[in-house]
Amino acid sequence: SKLNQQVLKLLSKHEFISGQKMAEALSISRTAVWKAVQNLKEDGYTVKSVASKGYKLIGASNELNETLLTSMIKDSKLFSEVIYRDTVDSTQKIAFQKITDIKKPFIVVAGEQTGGRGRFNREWTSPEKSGLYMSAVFKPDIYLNEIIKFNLFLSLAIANAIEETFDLDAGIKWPNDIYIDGKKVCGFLTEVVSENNVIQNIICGIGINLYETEEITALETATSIENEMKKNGRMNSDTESFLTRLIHELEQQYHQFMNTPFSSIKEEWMAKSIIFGKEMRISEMNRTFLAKPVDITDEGFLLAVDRYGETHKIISADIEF
Ligand code: BTX
Repeated sequence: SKLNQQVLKLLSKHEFISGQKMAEALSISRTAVWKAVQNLKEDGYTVKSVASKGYKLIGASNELNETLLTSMIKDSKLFSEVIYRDTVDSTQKIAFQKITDIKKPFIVVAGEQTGGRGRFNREWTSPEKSGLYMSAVFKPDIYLNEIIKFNLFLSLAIANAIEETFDLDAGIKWPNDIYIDGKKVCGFLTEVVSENNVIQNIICGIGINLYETEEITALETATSIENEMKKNGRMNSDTESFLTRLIHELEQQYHQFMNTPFSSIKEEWMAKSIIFGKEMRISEMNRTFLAKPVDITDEGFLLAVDRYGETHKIISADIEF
């Protein structure tokens, strides 16, 4: 309820806060405060009460399970099923194993990945209960060349979900990352199963660092939602509402992708993009060069101009600031 959320907000802003203070701040009775705290505990939050000091929020609720996840998609017009595992090698692998059995779009979520991977088989650090590790499978029946465009809609869905849930500035770093304040908070990848140039399945892997762990801190270029929230004295406390939002955004952007051209979201996408107008190091399969990204075409090709004024059309690359 709204009251629970308000109490949670107060708790996360203070080291300790008394029931009386919260009651005053929210203009409610102390009993109502007490009830809200009990509700939060039932939702999985750890709240300690210390005599003469008040309440202290110790742990946030970050547990997911299949029941909870299934309830999240019960009104979905797109996703038919959710598979949840505490620990997996990679959610991508599970998704691939199930694509023929499950005829409709579905989602795989894991609490931890022991063999999480990025593009080109790079490792994706996936520590236990601290990130969202998900594979979403779509069944579009579209031509293979549309996949580049899919990535653009997908990146917007993720950036929107982060902004809406956590009120943080999420920047899209083409082609496969979401950044906050100069660091990578999310990586995504799209793999396809196609036949005769037609895509039957898109297996879209999304990894988001929600909580700060030693593993994430150790990665120089990485950050977590928790870390970014702390910068403004806030606490990251809601995996559940984030995932609910993300699923909703995925449905919306997928619908847009299937029904409208990239130009319908281009302005919004450009506004969230963090690579334009800066000189970047662009690495394609067999060459690396410096150039400034200036635009993106309706087909999803990046246009970048090098120092000699030559324009390069880029399909897929790694780019660094
Ligand atoms: P990528 O190849 O663009 O990024 C991988 C690179 O990012 C690594 O080489 C490393 O430098 C850095 N990195 C690794 N782990 C993290 C992390 N947790 N946070 C920030 N940076 C990191 C991007 O690949 C696509 C990643 C998709 C991951 C999802 S998780 C669910 C699904 N299952 C699976 O195995 N992969 C996807």
